[in-house]
Amino acid sequence: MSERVVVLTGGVGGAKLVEGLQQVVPGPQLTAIVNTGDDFEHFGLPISPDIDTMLYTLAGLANTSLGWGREGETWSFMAAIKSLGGEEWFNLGDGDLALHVLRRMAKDAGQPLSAIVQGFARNWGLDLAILPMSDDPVATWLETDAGLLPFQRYFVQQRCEPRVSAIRFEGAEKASPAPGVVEALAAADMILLAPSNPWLSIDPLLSVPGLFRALKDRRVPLVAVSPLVGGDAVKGPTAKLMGELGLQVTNQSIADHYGDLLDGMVIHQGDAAPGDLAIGVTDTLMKQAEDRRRVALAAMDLARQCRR
Ligand code: FO1
Repeated sequence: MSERVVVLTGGVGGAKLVEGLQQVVPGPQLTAIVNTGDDFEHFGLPISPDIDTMLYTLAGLANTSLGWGREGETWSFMAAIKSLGGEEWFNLGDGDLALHVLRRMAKDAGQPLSAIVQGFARNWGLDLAILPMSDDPVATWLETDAGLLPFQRYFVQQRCEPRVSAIRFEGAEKASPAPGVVEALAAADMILLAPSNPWLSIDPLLSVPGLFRALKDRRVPLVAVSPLVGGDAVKGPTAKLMGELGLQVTNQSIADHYGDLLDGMVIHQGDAAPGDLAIGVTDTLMKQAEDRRRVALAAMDLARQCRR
């Protein structure tokens, strides 16, 4: 029986690692626990960006140039919104709307997000478990020199330009892990942190008390894949954010951030290794399927080496 792998993940970078894991781990042995701190309502519709990026990526529907939404998307809805003077800063594609409308109807019918996502995954033929970190609302807010901003206002409307001084997760202390999250972590043979932004995409997961406790109580290795390549982030505001938080843009800063949670870290070849951790080295750029497989195998190999 192959090993049970659980991966904690945000959006794009995490989805690539999960795609790599899917190539080597049978679906029923693979669980992705996904950040929902980016979630918000727009036009009265519930948007779950990291969940949707995971669904699109694994279903082969992702718009890889945009980094979000659907390949071949059309924008008639947004053109009509614009003609009517509606908000334009956050774009909902015509196909993408299907997820948000169905999520709205299911939520209004009392379905928790975890059940809704499971339905979407099954309809798109995905056999791994995709779990939101919580079915309770947890919202990422950023204290910036442009004021206190909810995540999407910072990330999309302000294009990550404001300087960040602090990040908080509204609702986290009252949030419970979604059904299946603690069970998956308890049954795992290894736990991986995807190369997502530690502060914006992984920290929301760690802010859910029951989830963090399950990680602390684990009996198996926990290994992170560094989001840095050559002292910068592959995508998104990680390096800029680290600078604003007064941190060097290094794997050591990433390791320090996770503290004693980690047993090991996979780093990009040529980058400096953090101290006091087991280290895996590979080319962590995941452009093609074989890249994703390589990084997935490197993370799993390192986790096996970390077995006590
Ligand atoms: N990102 C943008 O930069 N502009 C957008 O208009 C936009 C719309 C959007 C709609 C649905 C969705 O699931 C994601 C969307 N994103 C957009 C990306 C989103 O802000 C990011 O995926 C995450 O929140 C950060 O990982």
